[in-house]
Amino acid sequence: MNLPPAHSPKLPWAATAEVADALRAGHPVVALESTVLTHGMPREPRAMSAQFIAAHPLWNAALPANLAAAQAAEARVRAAGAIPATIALVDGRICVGLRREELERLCGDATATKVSLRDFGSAIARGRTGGTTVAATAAIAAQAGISLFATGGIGGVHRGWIQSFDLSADLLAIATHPVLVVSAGVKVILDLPATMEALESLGVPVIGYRTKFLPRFTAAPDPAIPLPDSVDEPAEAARVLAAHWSLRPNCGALLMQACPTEFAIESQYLEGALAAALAAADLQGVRGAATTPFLLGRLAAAQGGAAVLEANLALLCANASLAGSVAAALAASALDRWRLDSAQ
Ligand code: PSU
Ligand code: MN
Repeated sequence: MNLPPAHSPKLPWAATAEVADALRAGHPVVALESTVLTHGMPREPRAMSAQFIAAHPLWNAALPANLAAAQAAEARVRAAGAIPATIALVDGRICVGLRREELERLCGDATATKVSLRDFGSAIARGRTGGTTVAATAAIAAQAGISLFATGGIGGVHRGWIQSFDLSADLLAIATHPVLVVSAGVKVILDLPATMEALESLGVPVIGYRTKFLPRFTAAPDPAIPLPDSVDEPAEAARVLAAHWSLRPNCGALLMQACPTEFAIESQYLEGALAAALAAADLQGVRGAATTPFLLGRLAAAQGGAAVLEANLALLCANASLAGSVAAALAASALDRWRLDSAQ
């Protein structure tokens, strides 16, 4: 007789001792996404502008840019009073928090894959090393009991979606996991109004942090796209979130802030570079999971690409800080106390 395949309902993840201790103690923890490291930033050191160094005094320019970014984001989370947990796959193991050697390996591995929700089984069974997307990070964070995570920009509905049906797995994943994703909005390469419609359809709250308009990743917020709500302080964000989760405990939410103004890229410049990148993608038949890294890579390689990288780094650091502050506020909130009580 054939038995149904034995399966575990849980993803086989393991946390570092520091993260496990923090979770057990109810200390605020912020997960960090890792596809941005493996597929969104250079694997070698880059000289940064004086303006960037002045705003990021701890930036380690001797390190590969992606490794320096990972360390900078983790440092920002700590400075805000939370424990960082960078999530990634290393040799097929799902890691919640990476030790220094693991982070170095991940950031230095040119064969690291982009791991989205559909890729877990393959990546685990084949012992792969890879960066987890927002969608995959949300799934792991939820299982680990981490309610906050920071990224650069979320995936969404791609331009030309009517033909390609290219809708990022990020959207449904955020709608079905109890995590607050802190970002600089929706990646500027996407169809922004369509992405907002999709989020509304999925019932995902989109909250601006000190902005009333949709942040566009490396570009300033779009004055044509108002957000349904905005907050001015981390504690206010935590209150909105607590109320949301009291009614919809399994649905995630989005908190978005603008790219720091001094590093934001002129949207007209980005649209020009993007038009060329989209044409190149079409010509080369780039599709599916390769699309987002290809388009972002083209923007970063275009003239003025150094500024695009700095914008990406600046917003990642700012998001890590904000996520840390909201995690701290949330840990102090009544809902968390209630959750703790009811779990005992
Ligand atoms: N940042 C980058 N490059 C990327 C991503 C972020 O600079 O590739 C990833 C994020 O992890 C995001 C994912 O979740 O792109 C979305 O990809 P897709 O559109 O294929 O769903
Ligand atoms: Mn896609």
